[in-house]
Amino acid sequence: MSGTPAPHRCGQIAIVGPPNAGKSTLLNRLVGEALSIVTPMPQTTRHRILGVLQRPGVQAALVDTPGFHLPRTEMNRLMIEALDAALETADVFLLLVSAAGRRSPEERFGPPVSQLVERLRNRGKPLVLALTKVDLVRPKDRLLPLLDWASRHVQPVEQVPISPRTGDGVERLVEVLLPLLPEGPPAWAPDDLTDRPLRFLAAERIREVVTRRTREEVPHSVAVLVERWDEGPRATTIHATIVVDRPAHKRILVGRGGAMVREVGIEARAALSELLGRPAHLRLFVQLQEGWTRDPARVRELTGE
Ligand SMILES: Nc1nc2c(ncn2[C@@H]2O[C@H](COP(=O)(O)OP(=O)(O)OP(=O)(O)O)[C@@H](O)[C@H]2O)c(=O)[nH]1
Ligand SMILES: [Mg+2]
Repeated sequence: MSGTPAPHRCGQIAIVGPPNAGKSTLLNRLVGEALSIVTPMPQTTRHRILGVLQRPGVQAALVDTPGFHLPRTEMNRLMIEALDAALETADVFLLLVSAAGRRSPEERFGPPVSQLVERLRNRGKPLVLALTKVDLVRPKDRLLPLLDWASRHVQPVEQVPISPRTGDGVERLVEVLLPLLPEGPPAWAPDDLTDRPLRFLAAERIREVVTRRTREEVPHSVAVLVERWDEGPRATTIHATIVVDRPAHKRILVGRGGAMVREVGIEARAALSELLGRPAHLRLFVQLQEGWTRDPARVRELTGE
């Protein structure tokens, strides 16, 4: 065939939406690596997490963001700051809203989603809507009122039903997203996956295990600090501290005779070995820093932004 080759495209796509919509699950699926932690708990993601999707002639930096909610705590406020930072640098917005359950379109797209859509509109970048968790929607024509409502009120350039968990619809979503990216030369090396250091990913893996194993408000009170990192000849030894902000949470996390922290350690060690691709040893400590989640300086320090 003749003609000029298609220009290379390179840009950023911000993955946004309310808590628990499947944003991190989608990021991980698209980059083929568990970069961003996933739990059944809303407000799991605290940071802006970038993963690079590489296709012939295209590099898309996908930016996972904290679920949008009205800030009530200091940590919430920082999470919204992380979201705003991602919106600033994005070329395309990908809004995820769950289609699971029986809520009406008005409820589903009401606050906080409506407030998020306002924030996106003001920035005038192309907006794609993905209705997620469609594996839970039966029969499929229950999607129609949602699609109809969204096309009138959200007015995305395109909307795609997907299941981040099963992968259904995800390739079609990629086909919609990539042509919206600006033309530009490659900004990433061919094997780049993320801009986050391994230490950060390791701390997040430990926080994922803690969040999955604890209930109610405990996960929101947890921060994980990697204190030491020793690359041995055969294994990597990691010393990490789990910081909590109430005595009761420390008791839960330590557990009877240290049972909970031991179990967390076993599970997190397996996750770290997988992350590093080599054996890992983990030394875990639980530390009480009373009230840290309400103290702006300590929130900044402990969540590492
Ligand atoms: N059934 C079903 N569950 C899903 C799907 N995608 C994600 N989930 C589940 O929904 C929960 C939340 O997924 P996450 O990917 O952590 O959601 P998130 O939007 O990143 O959430 P926050 O970080 O809290 O804003 C997890 O339990 C996922 O396993 C899906 O397509 N189908
Ligand atoms: Mg998330």
